[in-house]
Amino acid sequence: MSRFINLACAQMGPVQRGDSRASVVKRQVELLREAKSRGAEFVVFPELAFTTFFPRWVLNSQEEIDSFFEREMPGAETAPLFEEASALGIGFYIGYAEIAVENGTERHFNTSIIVNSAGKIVGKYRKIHLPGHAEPVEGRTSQHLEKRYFEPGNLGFPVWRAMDGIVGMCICNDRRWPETYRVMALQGAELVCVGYNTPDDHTGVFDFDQLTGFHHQLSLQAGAYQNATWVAAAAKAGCEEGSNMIGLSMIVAPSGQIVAMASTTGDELIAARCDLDMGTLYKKTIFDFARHREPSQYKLIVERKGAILPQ
Ligand code: CDV
Repeated sequence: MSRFINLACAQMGPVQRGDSRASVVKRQVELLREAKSRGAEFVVFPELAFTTFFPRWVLNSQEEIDSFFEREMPGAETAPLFEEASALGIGFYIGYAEIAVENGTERHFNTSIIVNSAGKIVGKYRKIHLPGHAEPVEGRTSQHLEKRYFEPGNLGFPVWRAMDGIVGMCICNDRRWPETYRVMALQGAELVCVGYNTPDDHTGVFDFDQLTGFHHQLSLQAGAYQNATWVAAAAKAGCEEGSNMIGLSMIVAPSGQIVAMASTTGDELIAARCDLDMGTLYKKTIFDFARHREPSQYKLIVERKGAILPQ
């Protein structure tokens, strides 16, 4: 049996601080139109796709910080993306900085949503693995301050029935953690969407940083194969406010094979015809969870946060 979906990743080139949301949405609309002309039914956009990647800076004014966040989705400036997608009949995933009011308190999350082909939000995820620090690290030329601006997500890793399949989401750093994919795979995920902003100097140690592209690919390919799922990952790439961010947006099959990959660090659409049933072979053989997993032996995974060494 086959269940094909025409899938696209809309990699975005840099968004500078002075770029208006209207100009960014215009670029996204162009990418949607290209996706339509190439037959795509669903498009994956990057993490924090409407603004520059502001966690690279130490910001102290709450008003300035909040200017990078959305209080409504869609809001007045982001609505044209939803309108165009629905006019074209295309669903999408997109990441943004969210201010949510919960029990009368404002909370800040790094969020992504799934929007169906009628322009309706059908799923929301809030980034769980927040990399970097809350305070700037002395001596570093570049900072990564997601822990300063966001709280860890509080929605878990749900999946949704969408596009005739079972779809989950994660955001950027989440893609490096095996738990991310496994929790979704245990709910039958057939497609995991990922948006990311990955600077090529994020540790400041050259031996590590020079492998940034490799580690990105390794994580996506391993996540896809070990969980028998498609993975579609879209970058915000290129030189953004002096920070070089990797491209390498890609679509990975449940076999772990890369079936499409971006070759630039600018706005670029990649697409592939993906059989959502392809993972079934793996789910019935090597990764038949119900037959082969031994959860009683994995307790430490949920009980222990950091490693404790033997005596
Ligand atoms: N936006 C991110 O989560 N970026 C991280 C970098 C800082 C390591 C990533 O995992 O790609």
